[in-house]
Order: sequence, then C-alpha cells, then structure tokens
Amino acid sequence: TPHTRAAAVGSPTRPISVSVAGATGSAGDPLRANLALMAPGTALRDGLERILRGRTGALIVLGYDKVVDGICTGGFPMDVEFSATRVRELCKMDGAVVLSSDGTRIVQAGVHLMPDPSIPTEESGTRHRTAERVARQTGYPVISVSQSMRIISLYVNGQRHVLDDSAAILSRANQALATLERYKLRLDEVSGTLSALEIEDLVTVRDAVAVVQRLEMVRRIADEIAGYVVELGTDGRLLALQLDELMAGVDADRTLVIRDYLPTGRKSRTLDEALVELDLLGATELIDLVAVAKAIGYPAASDALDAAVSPRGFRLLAKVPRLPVAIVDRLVLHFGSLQRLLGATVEDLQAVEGVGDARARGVREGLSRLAEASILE
Ligand code: 3AT
Ligand code: 3AT
Ligand code: MN
Repeated sequence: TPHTRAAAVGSPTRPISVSVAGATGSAGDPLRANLALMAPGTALRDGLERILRGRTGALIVLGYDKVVDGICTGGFPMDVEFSATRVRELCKMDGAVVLSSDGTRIVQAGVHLMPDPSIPTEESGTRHRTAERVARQTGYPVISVSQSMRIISLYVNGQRHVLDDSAAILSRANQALATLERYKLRLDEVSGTLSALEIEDLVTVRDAVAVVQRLEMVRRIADEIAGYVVELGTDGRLLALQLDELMAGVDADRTLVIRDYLPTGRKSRTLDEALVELDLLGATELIDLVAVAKAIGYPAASDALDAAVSPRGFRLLAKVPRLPVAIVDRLVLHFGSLQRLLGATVEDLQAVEGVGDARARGVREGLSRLAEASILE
C-alpha cells in the first residue's frame, strides 16, 4: 500500500531524527510517518508555511500512480525537482499539485482532481471535499492548506489531522512530560521496593505486578510524547533529549521484570504474548492490578495478588555492571532463582559456561552490593 511510503520530501533541508528510546517507533503508524514528512525543518513544511504566509490555499497529493493519473484533468505536466519555493508559486494557481510517490519531484500542477463522487466526505468546501476523497480513493496522503481558515490539514488513512504550530504542540508535550516525570518517580519507588523485597524473598504477586503496571503507564505516556517529537521535527530536539533521558533503561526493565515473574505451567504465556496482552489493556484496566496480573498469566482473582512469588533474577542481574546478556541468561538458567544466585559462592558461579574467576567475583560483588543497597533503603 502506498500509505506508509517514506517520501524524501522530508529530507532536503535538515534530516530529522525520530529515534526515541523507550517508545515504540513510528514505523507501524502511517499518520506518524507522514507527520514526520511535513514536520518543521523539512522542505515540505517550509513550502506549506510559505503558502500559509502568502495567504493562498493549496491542495497537494503526495503520490502519483495510475489511479491518481485517472482522476487528474487539465493542469500542466511538470516533472521538476521538488522545492519549497516552487510548490509555493505553483499553489498560487487554481487546482492541485501532484508530487511523485517518493516526494522528490513535482509531477503536475494546476490539476483539477475528479475523485469518485460516491466516496463519502464530511467536508463542505470543494478543496477539502476533494482532499478527503482523493486520499481515500488513492491511498496516498493529501494535504490541504485552507485559504479561508488558514490551517494545514493532512488526510491519510481515512483520518484528518490538523497540523498545529509548534508552540501549541510543545505546550501539550510539556504537560505530558510533567506527567511522565511523576510516573517515572513512582516507578522508581515501586521498583526500589521490589528490589528490597526480592533480596529478602518476600515478594507477592502484587509487588511484582505493581512494577509491571507502572512500567506500562510510563511507556504509554512516553509513546504519546514520541508522537509529539515526530510532529515537532527540528523544534522537538530538546523534547527528544528529555524523553531519551527519562526513558533510559525502561524498555529493558519491562522485559526483565516480566521474564522474572512470568508464571510457568501448562497454559502459561510466553514473554511476547504477555507483552501483547499488556498492550491490549485499556486505560481503566491498566489501573486494576488484577487485570494487569491476568495479562501476564496470573489467575484473575484478587486473592491471587497476595500469593508469594520468587523472581528468577534477570532484573537484578542486569544491574550488575559489565555482565553480558548471554551470561545473565545462562546464570538464571543454571541457578533457577534469585535466591540461589544470592546464595552462590564464587566457585558455584564458575560452574556456568563463560564465567571465569574474574567474572564470578564480579557477579558475587555486584549482587552483594545490590543486597546492601536495598537493605539500607
Ligand atoms: P474565478 O475566476 O477564480 O472565480 P475559477 O474558474 O478560477 O473561477 P476556482 O478554481 O478559483 O475557479 O474556484 C473558485 C470557486 O468555485 C471554488 C468553489 O467554491 C467553486 N467551485 C469550483 N468548482 C466547483 C464545483 N465543481 N462545484 C461547486 N463549486 C465549485
Ligand atoms: P478554503 O478553505 O476556502 O481554502 P474550500 O474547501 O472552501 O477551501 P473552495 O471551494 O473555496 O474550497 O475552493 C478553493 C480552491 O480549491 C479552488 C481550487 O483552486 C481548489 N480546488 C477545489 N476543488 C478542486 C479540485 N477538485 N481539484 C483541484 N483543485 C480544487
Ligand atoms: Mn472556500
């Protein structure tokens, strides 16, 4: 499908980075991918801003193929390289501008688009009705710049998205960031408590699930912020840095804590299944610890939360410095539980493949240090 085509429109001026640790990427979300193409700092956005400032409107189809060609009438064939100034001049004419599917060329200008009139649209003006129908009919994103309302809209995937200015997005993003900071503090609290309980072997399902719940809440708000980062383009750099810093290690912890407490048994879930189930929880379900426990495979009864459980040790071992993931896995496989790992001597640890004298001492010291730190809290 042409929806998610990553057009090069975004690149000429300044490339934007949308990699944000701890948040799901924009790859699976066509709206987000397309918002990245027209984020501040891109040539396309520059062109759209020029059109807004010039108080003319625009109708731009972000893709060209046989279907698009079939609804184009009139206008002028162009086939010239895309530039912000060119698109702005061409939009002074009546009609639409059609870009190549990779966004690097202006294929036609001044085109009268005639989409299938039976395609439903809720818009009223002819430009916007056309934009919505062409997007639905061709599958390509369509941008409209309204002359009367002075707004830029993106039609993609059956949705209409109005592009806000960076100040408005930033104020929403900063609110979300403040929420993320609060959630993160609470997460750090519950995971500190869990570590202490793990050392003492006093964990109940409730304690472990509370950490899973907080991790999921943090991940969700971070994902919202990652969306703002994409939309803000070059105006979102500072936000991206703050998000990266707050989210360092959160995704890894999410996997580790679930691997520590995933119930075993005939009908138990795999890690990936548990992650999918967690993702499927609605906002109200996420508040309910029983629902979260059920998502990772515990019985859906409130007294199940009080049952004692023991961690396998993945999460605490990951806190031992310079310990490769493969060795962590082998240590857990060999000892089976955190308590046995805590009780293991340097000699016991060396029984594991890849663990020599130095590494065994490192693990022993690392675990002892973690144990001391947890008790002091
Ligand atoms: P002007 O000389 O600018 O008035 P034009 O032929 O250049 O006419 P425009 O593309 O500027 O036409 O469109 C002007 C308005 O005409 C926009 C829209 O409100 C109306 N219009 C155009 N096509 C249609 C249509 N198929 N049905 C209803 N209204 C239409
Ligand atoms: P504004 O908010 O006024 O900019 P609108 O949805 O009210 O948009 P209009 O009917 O005022 O739309 O038309 C404005 C221009 O949009 C006229 C023409 O240049 C362009 N336009 C409208 N329909 C088409 C079409 N089918 N193909 C190409 N261009 C179109
Ligand atoms: Mn109008």
